[in-house]
Amino acid sequence: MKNPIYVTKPFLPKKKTLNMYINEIYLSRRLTNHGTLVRELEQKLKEYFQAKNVILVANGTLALQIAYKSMNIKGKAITTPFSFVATTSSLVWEGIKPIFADIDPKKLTIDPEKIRKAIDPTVTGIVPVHVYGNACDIERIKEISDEYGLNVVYDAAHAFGVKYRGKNILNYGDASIISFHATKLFHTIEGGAIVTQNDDIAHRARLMRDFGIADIDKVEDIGINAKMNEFEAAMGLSILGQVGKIIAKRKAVWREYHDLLDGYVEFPELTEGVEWNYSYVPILLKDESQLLKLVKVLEEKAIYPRRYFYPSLDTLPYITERHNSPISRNISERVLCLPTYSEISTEEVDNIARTIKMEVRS
Ligand code: T4K
Repeated sequence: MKNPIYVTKPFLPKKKTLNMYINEIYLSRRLTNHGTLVRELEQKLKEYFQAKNVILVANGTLALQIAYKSMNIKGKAITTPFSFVATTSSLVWEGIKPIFADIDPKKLTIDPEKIRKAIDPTVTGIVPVHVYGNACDIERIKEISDEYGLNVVYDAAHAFGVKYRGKNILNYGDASIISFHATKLFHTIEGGAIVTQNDDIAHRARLMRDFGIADIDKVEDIGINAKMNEFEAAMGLSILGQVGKIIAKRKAVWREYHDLLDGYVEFPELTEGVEWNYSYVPILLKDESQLLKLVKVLEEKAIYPRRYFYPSLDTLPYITERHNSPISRNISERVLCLPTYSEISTEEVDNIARTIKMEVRS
């Protein structure tokens, strides 16, 4: 059988670079609990994001949970039904009821007017997602959150390196979270961060990631164990310098797919003012039956795209109240993410695109 082509392949740095950091760990025996490498990565990311506070954590899901807690989001929060399951499950896990506001059919981000309609006195927060790294309608979300006094946590899990109106996208909202999972364009194997301009939120989040411990023998707040370890930070430090190249490659891959498939399938629209990272290649098929047929044909060739994001989160089994999110449901049924990563070749992309063309034509 041919080498399988998955939706992504984690980027691995040169062993020599990684070993330099691993050697430091062997010398210091500092494995975790805010070691030198975690602190170095935190500092470097602060510069990269041009952010006031970056709090590294063990994964993006914990980043969301800590962000909600650090700003006292409780009761209900308005969120998008079109995302990875962690956006919703993190709310439910924290005892917050998700209220779904449907998405824009072209940009696939949450529709601000639907947010406005969903507000009631028990809503305390908004959790929009810059899905695939595409920016939400940040200005209108700010207007609404200011008007109703709601906290905004942007789930920017996919948005490494994205800029909006010239500024790193993580600097909007009360806080943003990002994921550094192995499948992301920048990764620390497992990992994530909370990014905020607000020092009080940052202070609470820092405590919360470490059991609420402020100092030896001093527990100041409720907390959890959400610390990143030194090996994870070593991976991040080894990859950070490569991010420019990684994004350039993904851009070239996206362009190749786009040039070959434009007119055959639909591509989501980018929000005005976004400098994108091309982290995913989502395409929209005509309907679910066309998508399922295409997936079968691709899988026969050992090509494994992914249904990011299916199902629409308002249909999850633990969501008991039914919501009206017809756009998200329709998009979830017919969206497919195509393989993209640093080592994918032009020939492989060409072969995938040709297979798709043949299938959607027939
Ligand atoms: N918010 C949003 C909007 C998110 O998308 C995510 C995560 C989160 C929050 C939560 O962040 P984290 O807690 O995860 O940091 C993947 C990732 O696990 C997940 O991080 C990501 N979003 C989501 C969109 O995708 P799966 O279940 O699709 O991954 P998996 O294991 O099927 O991997 C996909 C393909 O990648 C595999 O078919 C093969 C390849 N692969 C994967 C891994 C892990 C490798 O070649 N090597 C590997 O080590 O969730």
